Amino acid sequence: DVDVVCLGESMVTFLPSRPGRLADVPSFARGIGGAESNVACALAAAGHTVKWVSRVGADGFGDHLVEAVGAYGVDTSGVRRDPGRPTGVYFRTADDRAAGTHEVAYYRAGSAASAMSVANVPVGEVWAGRVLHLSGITAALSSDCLALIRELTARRPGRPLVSFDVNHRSGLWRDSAGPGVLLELARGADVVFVGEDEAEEAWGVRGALAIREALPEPGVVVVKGGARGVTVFEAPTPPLPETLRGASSAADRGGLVAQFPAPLRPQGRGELREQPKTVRSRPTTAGGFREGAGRGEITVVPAPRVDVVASVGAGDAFAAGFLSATLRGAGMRARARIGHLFAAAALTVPGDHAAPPPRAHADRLAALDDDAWG
Ligand code: KDG
Repeated sequence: DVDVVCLGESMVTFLPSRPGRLADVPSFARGIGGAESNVACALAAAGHTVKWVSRVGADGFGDHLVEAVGAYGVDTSGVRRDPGRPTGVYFRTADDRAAGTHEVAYYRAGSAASAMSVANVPVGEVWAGRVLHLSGITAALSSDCLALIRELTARRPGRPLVSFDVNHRSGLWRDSAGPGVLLELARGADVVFVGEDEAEEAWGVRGALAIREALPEPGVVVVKGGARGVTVFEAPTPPLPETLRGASSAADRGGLVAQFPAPLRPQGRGELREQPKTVRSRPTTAGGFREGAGRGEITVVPAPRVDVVASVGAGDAFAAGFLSATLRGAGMRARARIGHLFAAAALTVPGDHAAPPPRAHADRLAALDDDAWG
């Protein structure tokens, strides 16, 4: 049994030797990327048991990915090799600080991972952890991948806690369904991470409250506002799978509840473990959630100030920190703060990966008073 299973495409990344346009950068350094394996590596580095499920080519880049992700302590036995398709790679430029942009050139169409499907990815293996982490990137890779993510986000009894990072990548949706489908997929998850910018670009939904209204089902929705920090919406009880609606007690909910660590178990109204000072308002006053999401709580957690080297991987690091703290039973404010601390580490290196802060240090910072944190 593992804490977390992460499923998604990983690529060998080529990081620029100097700033400038892709057209002008003369050389690149090899690294590894891929949103879900980034989360897996950070969680493993933070001491969790993690499995990465994917497909890579039977080529040298595939070897490198399996070895490099494995070197973080991630179980790579769920990665299948495809002799008929290549491993994806991508090149990027350094962040343009003034514009806040960078260029990305993907070479991943027809990759081994884009052929992941319900037929070749064993769902039992994917559901074997306490948490399953997915992202919207996979849904954009092919219609088979989209069907796989649909299957994995379908609410059903006994599934693990499903974490979904929307990760809208506009360059990936050329011939396929379009990013509107990400909203439907996110609704099937239990924990959703979404940036305000991507919600607006992908769905035309603006602002944290409107995002929560568009996503009433997930027990936790983390809306990321960049340097401003995050707004976390939390239902007082985790939503039940469709098939279990109407179950009369927690015990009737069977496997779903049994697989959750203690703090994820349903809590009665007003019984949230932590009432952070940062709780500002109740969503019911701002436009009523659908039945099942309950009254809910809102926690606003500012991000610490950091000198950003590159933004790549920061969202993945945030998700890893948040999930790590969730698995350890932390309250909502601490989950978000630990997410921020993991993200801060990733923001201060040029590549996707940074060593997460030591647990004792992160816990101490997460427990600071609001004044000392902000
Ligand atoms: O979150 C970082 C990822 O964007 C990067 O590693 C590449 O997975 C990637 C993608 O599809 O953009």
